[in-house]
Amino acid sequence: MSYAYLFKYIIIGDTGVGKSCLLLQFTDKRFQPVHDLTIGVEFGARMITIDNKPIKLQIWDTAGQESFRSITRSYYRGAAGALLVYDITRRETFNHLAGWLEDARQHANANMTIMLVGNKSDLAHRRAVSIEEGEQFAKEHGLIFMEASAKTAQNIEEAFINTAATIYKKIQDGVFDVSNEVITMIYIIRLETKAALVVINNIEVVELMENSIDTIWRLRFFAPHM
Ligand SMILES: Nc1nc2c(ncn2[C@@H]2O[C@H](COP(=O)(O)OP(=O)(O)OP(=O)(O)O)[C@@H](O)[C@H]2O)c(=O)[nH]1
Ligand SMILES: [Mg+2]
Repeated sequence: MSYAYLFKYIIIGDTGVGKSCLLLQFTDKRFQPVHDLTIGVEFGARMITIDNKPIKLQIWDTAGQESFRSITRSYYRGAAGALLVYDITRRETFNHLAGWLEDARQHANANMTIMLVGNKSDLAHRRAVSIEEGEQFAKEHGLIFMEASAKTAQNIEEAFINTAATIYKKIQDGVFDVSNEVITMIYIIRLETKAALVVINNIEVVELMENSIDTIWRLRFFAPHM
């Protein structure tokens, strides 16, 4: 399907906050009750419409576990948007937000739009972080903010689409140029016994990369002109 723009997103935040569930709810309208720990990165895509224009979201779901931190850092490159996720029932996931922002500041485009998501709003009775604290943190750091639930789907569409609307507006205002972000990457993906070579750039993605990825080795970046 053709599209006017392709926006790359990255989903970041501590392990267990619900990053993979947010993606699954947005792409498949399903909820996964079991914590299926993400190893390295997973990938999803969906079309949306902003201002009557078809936009493809290419979404990279990273592993929150500390041991994967150096791998996930390489996925900030070329991202127009990020969902920075914490769990409203686990205070420490909120306390770690500054560390995630520091990573983003170092590895992402300075104009990347960041949506702060306080996930698991269905568990408000076990809340450890107030809505006001989330709002305040977002305001201090120039982020958009929303509480959401990957379980009930509350605010899931909004979280992904409002981020895209903000990116779209930045493009219209000339502060962000996605055409500068054409980066070609080559990955070798091991799918159980098979090995596949996949070439990815910000224009088209080989959608072989569904959730069945075992291991990804990033080989190298090519310069944008290639
Ligand atoms: N009640 C509730 N549980 C949720 C919600 N979102 C995720 N969970 C649960 O939280 C656990 C972790 O969710 P994941 O999406 O796997 O977490 P993650 O952030 O991807 O974790 P890593 O891949 O390790 O970084 C799972 O048991 C989910 O079912 C939510 O909105 N509400
Ligand atoms: Mg995950």
